[in-house]
Amino acid sequence: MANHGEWQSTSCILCSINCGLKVQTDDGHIVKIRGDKSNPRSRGYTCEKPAGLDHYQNHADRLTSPLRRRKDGSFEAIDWDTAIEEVAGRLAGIRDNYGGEKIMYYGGGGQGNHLGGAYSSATRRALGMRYQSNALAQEKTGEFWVEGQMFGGRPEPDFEHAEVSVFVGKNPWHSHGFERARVVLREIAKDPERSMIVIDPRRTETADLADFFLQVRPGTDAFVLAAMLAVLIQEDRIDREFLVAHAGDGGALFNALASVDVGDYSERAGVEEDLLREASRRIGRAGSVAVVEDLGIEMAPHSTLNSYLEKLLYVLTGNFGRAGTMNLGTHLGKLIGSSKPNQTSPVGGHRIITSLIPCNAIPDEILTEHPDRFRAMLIESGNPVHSLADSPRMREAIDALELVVVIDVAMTETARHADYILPGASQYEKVETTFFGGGFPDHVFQLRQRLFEPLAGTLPEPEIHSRLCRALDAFRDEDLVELREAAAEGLEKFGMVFVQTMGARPELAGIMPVVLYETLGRALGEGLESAALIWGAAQQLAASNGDSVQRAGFEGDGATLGNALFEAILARPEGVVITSDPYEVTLERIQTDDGRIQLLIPELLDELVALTDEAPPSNDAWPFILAAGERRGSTANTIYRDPTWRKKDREGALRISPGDATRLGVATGGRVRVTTKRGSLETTIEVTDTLRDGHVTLPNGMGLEYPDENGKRTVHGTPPNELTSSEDRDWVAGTPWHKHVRARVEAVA
Ligand SMILES: Nc1nc2c(c(=O)[nH]1)N[C@H]1C(S)=C(S)[C@@H](COP(=O)(O)OP(=O)(O)OC[C@H]3O[C@@H](n4cnc5c(=O)[nH]c(N)nc54)[C@H](O)[C@@H]3O)O[C@H]1N2
Ligand SMILES: Nc1nc2c(c(=O)[nH]1)N[C@H]1C(S)=C(S)[C@@H](COP(=O)(O)OP(=O)(O)OC[C@H]3O[C@@H](n4cnc5c(=O)[nH]c(N)nc54)[C@H](O)[C@@H]3O)O[C@H]1N2
Ligand code: SF4
Ligand SMILES: [Mo]
Repeated sequence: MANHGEWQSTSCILCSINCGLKVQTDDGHIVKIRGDKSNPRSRGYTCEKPAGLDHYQNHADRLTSPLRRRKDGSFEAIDWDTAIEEVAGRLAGIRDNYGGEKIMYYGGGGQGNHLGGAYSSATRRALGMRYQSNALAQEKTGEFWVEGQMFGGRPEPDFEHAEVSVFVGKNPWHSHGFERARVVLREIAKDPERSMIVIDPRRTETADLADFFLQVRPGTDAFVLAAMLAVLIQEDRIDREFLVAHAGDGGALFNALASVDVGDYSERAGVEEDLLREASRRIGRAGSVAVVEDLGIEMAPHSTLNSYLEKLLYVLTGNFGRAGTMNLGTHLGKLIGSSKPNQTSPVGGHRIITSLIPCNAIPDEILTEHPDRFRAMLIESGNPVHSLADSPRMREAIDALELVVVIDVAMTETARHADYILPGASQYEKVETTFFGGGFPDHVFQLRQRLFEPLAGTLPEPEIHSRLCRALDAFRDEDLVELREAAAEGLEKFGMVFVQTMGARPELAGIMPVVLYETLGRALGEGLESAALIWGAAQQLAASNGDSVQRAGFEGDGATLGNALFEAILARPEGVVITSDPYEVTLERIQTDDGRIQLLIPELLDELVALTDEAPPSNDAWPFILAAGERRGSTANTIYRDPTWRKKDREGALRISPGDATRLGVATGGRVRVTTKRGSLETTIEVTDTLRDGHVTLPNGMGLEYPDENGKRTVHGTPPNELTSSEDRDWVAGTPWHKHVRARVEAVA
C-alpha cells in the first residue's frame, strides 16, 4: 500500500465496466478520485458516480464483527474462531442430516468483486453443495441459453467502430455496458456516416441521440424484432453468402419470417411501420452493425424469444467476426460453470442455465414439503431479499430455512434474516479483479491491489473460505508441505509440483482455490494471497489461447507463457492487455457441434410463430405498466447504502407522462400510491414527456434502510420488489418481468 497523498491505481466497482481510477486516500478514506488514463480499457473515462465511492468504503452499516442471531432475533457479536467453528459445524450438520445438495449457494460477486465467489467453490465442494444462483439468473440466463445454442459463446458488440449501433431495451447513457459509453454515443451521434437505432418505450438520454427511435409499447418487442427481421427477409436484405459459409439450416425460420405481416406487427407494437422499415433497411445496407440488448427486453414478456430475435438481427445480416460487428473474445477463468444439458432444479424442475437456478424459482424450492427442498443457504455478496422478485415471499422463504449464513460488507435486508453474518473486507481492502467482458480485439484484465488493510473485525472472503475448509477437515497442513516449499522456489517450480499434486490427490484438486491460496498465495505475501487463483487462470488461458496471449506481447509457451502473463498482471495494477486477436478469429471460436452458427432454436421458433395469434392484453383492472427498476444517474444497485451520496432524486421519484399526471391531478413533487397484485406503496412523482401514457417507472436499488445522524433508521425511497411477483417470469429461463408489472396509480390526497 502506498502512502496517502500518492495516486494509487484501482477501479470503480459500481458497474460491470470497472473504469480504471486513480485515487488518493487519507486516514481510511478515499479522498480524491479521477479517471486513470493508464487503464488500457477506460483510458481516463468515468461517469459521475464514482465521485461518491467513500460512501461505499465508509458508512454506518458496515459490519465489523461476525454476528450470531439470538433466540429473540437480535444479533450478538462473536469472535472469528467461534464463528468459523459454529458455521462449519452447522453447515456440516445440514449436510449430514439431509445431504450437502440441500444447502444452496446464492451470490458470489457483484460488479467489481469476483474472487470471493471463485474461492467459495472450495467450501461448496467440501460440503457437497450442488445448486447455486445469483443475480445473472434474473437478467442474463435467457440470453446465455440462446447464445450457447447459436454460438457456444458470448459475442461482444464493437460500438466504437460500428457504422450502425442498435440498443434494444438498453440505456447505455446511464447504465453503460460498454467502455466509455458516453464518449462513443456522442461520436456516433455527430458522425453523419453512422447511425444509432434505439428500441425503448421511454425516450431515454440514449434515444435523444438516436437516428431511429422506435418508441415501442412496453412488452411488445418480440413484434418489433420479428417485423424487422421480416423486412430483411421479405426485401432480401440478408447476407446469404455469410450464412452459406458460416451458419446452419435456417429454412423453418425464414418461412416463419416470410409470413409475418409487418404492418400488423408494427401497429401492435405502437411503432410507425415506415420508421421500422427504414431502420431495418439501414441495418441491411450497413458495412458493420453492432447490437446489444439489456433489461428492457430481458425482464419483459417473451424475454428469451426477444434475445433470440435480437441476435438474428446481426447474424442474418452477416455482422459477425469483423470490426464494428460482434466478436467472440477470450476469458480469464470462468465466472460461472457451464450447463450440463437437461439439468433442472430439485423441486420444481426448473431449467438450470450456466449452473444457475432461476432466481424467481428459489422460493418454490424452499416453501414446500418436498423432500428435496433446500434446508439452508450460504449467501455471499448478494441481497436477494431486496433484489429478487417478490420480497415478501423471499423473506418468507429465507425464514423457512433451518440455517442462513450471509457473507457481506454491510447489514443488508437479507443479512437481517441470517443466523450468522460473516463480515467481508471491502473491495478496497483486498485484491480484487474485473471479470465481465474483457474486450475485443484487446482483452484487458485488472487485478487491483488493496488501498487499505481490512477494517478491524473483517476478513477477505478467500480467507473465510480457507478457514471454513480447514474447519471442515477438507485439508490438513501436512498435505501442503511440498507445495509450500515449491512456492518458495518460484513460479516455475511451483507449477510443476502443483500439476503433480493435483493429478495425484483428487480430494485436493476439488478444493483447488484454497490449496492455491494456502501455498502460492502465502508466498505472494500479505494482502496478495487471493491473487493465487489468478495464477491458475493465467496458466489455463496460456494453455487454451496461447497465440492470443503471445499477440498481446508475452513470450514463451506453456507454463512459461502463463507465468509471464501472471507476473505482468501482478506488476500492472492499472490493468493490462492479456490477449490480442485478429477479428477473423471469431469465426473459429464458434463452439457449436458443427462449428456453424445455429439459426434454429425449435422451442423459440414455436413461440415466434404463435405471436400472430397473441391476444392484446386487457388493461381494465391494471391500467398502468410499471417498469420497476430503471437505471439513473442516481442509482448504483445497492452498493451505496448511504442515501446522502445522491445529489438529486434522493427518494427516487416515480416517472409518469404529462397526460397521465393531468388525468390524476398530480404534478412533479406530488404523491401517488402504486398498487400491484403483490403490494402497495406511496411515492413521489416526476412528470416527464419522455414516457408514453400508461407507462410509469421506478428506479432500481432504492428502498434501503439507513440510519440518520441520531441513529434513527428509515427506508429511503421505494423498494421495487415489494411490488413484483415471483410467478411473473419467462417460460424458458424464469427471468422476471420487472419491466412489465401491471399496476394502478392513484393520487394521494
Ligand atoms: N447508473 C447505473 N448504471 C448501472 C446500474 C445501476 O444501478 N445504475 N446497474 C448495472 C446493472 S446490474 C445492469 S444489469 C445494467 C442494466 O442496464 P439497462 O438494462 O440499460 O437499464 P434499465 O434502465 O434497467 O433498462 C433499460 C431500458 O429498458 C427500457 N424498457 C423498459 N421496458 C421496456 C420494454 O418493454 N421494451 C424495451 N425495448 N425497453 C424497455 C427502459 O425504458 C430503459 O431505458 O445497468 C448497470 N449499470
Ligand atoms: N425490481 C427490480 N429488481 C432488480 C433489478 C431491476 O431492474 N428491477 N435489477 C436486478 C439486477 S440486474 C441486479 S444485477 C441485481 C443486483 O442485486 P444484488 O446482486 O443483490 O445487489 P448489489 O447491489 O449488486 O450487491 C450485492 C451485495 O454485495 C455486497 N457487497 C459489496 N461489496 C462486497 C464485498 O466486497 N464482499 C461481500 N461479501 N459483499 C459485498 C453489498 O453490500 C450487497 O449486499 O438487482 C436486481 N433486482
Ligand atoms: S461507467 Fe460504471 S465503472 Fe465506469 S465510472 Fe461509471 S459506474 Fe463506474
Ligand atoms: Mo444487473
